[in-house]
Amino acid sequence: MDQFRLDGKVALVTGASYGIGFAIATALAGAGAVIVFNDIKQELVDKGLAAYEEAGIRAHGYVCDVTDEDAVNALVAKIEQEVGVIDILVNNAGIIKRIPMVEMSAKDFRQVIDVDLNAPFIVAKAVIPAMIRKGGGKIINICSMMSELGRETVSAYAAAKGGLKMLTRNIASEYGQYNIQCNGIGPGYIATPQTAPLREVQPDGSKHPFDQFILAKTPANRWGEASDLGGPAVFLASPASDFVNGHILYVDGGILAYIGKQP
Ligand code: NAP
Ligand code: GCO
Repeated sequence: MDQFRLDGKVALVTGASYGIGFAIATALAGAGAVIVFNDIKQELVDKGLAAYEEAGIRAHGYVCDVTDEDAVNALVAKIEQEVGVIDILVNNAGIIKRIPMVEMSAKDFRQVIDVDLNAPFIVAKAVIPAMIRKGGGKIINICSMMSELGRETVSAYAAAKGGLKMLTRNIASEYGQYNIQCNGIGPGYIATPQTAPLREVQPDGSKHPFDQFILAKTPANRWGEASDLGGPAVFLASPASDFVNGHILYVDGGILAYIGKQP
């Protein structure tokens, strides 16, 4: 089981004050990694630090907007100086805007692409040179069901996550020769603040229609928990996956395999 250990490794998980990023960082810490995370606001970094401490994890938190290339380069340099070279990068930070495409402004579309696709490019570009110098590294991009499927109102998000799938494959192709493995995790529908609007209990006390829809589309008949992503992340961050490259690991309870329960 040593091949699943991360002792002595520095892991940067972006946007990991809470949600999926926090759960992944917690799992990586459990395998021995030193955790570094960022958020846009100091208030959230502080809240994240407190939450990690409560979980028994001494994390390193920094304020950084992942869409700002200068800020990201400064962050990576600061981490290398204060913590160490980044061995594991999890590009987790992301947003979604649920707007019918023809009603969506180009500004809104660009903002989603900026956070969900341009930022993983910026952060990966910032960490790869030191990974090469160190002899290798692991990059995990948090993709989505929308890397494979579309649905109403999420055109920008699907375009970004589809692009992130191909960015993952291209980093794998270009940097595999330096012992860098770049893979994706494609979560299904996970109960986090990002999906809270889709799970709101209706005024009559019934489940949100989308909630019922997802349960019918998921063989596991449940929403995923952020903690369901921890084990897959440890696998892709560890030596156990040294010959896995360019792969998107869907952690979706079986949604992509299933036509859906007959109404
Ligand atoms: P979330 O609860 O909305 O958390 C997103 C995190 O990203 C927050 O900490 C947020 O910080 C941070 N963030 C957003 N923009 C940022 C920026 N420009 N710079 C730095 N940090 C930024 O989302 P989640 O559900 O945990 O999702 C995390 C990732 O998983 C996202 O990439 C999402 O697309 C993906 N995903 C989620 C699901 C799901 O069902 N929940 C499924 C598939 C994929 P602030 O709070 O300060 O904005
Ligand atoms: C939505 C949801 C999804 C999930 C996730 C599924 O509005 O359809 O937010 O996009 O966040 O990406 O994998």
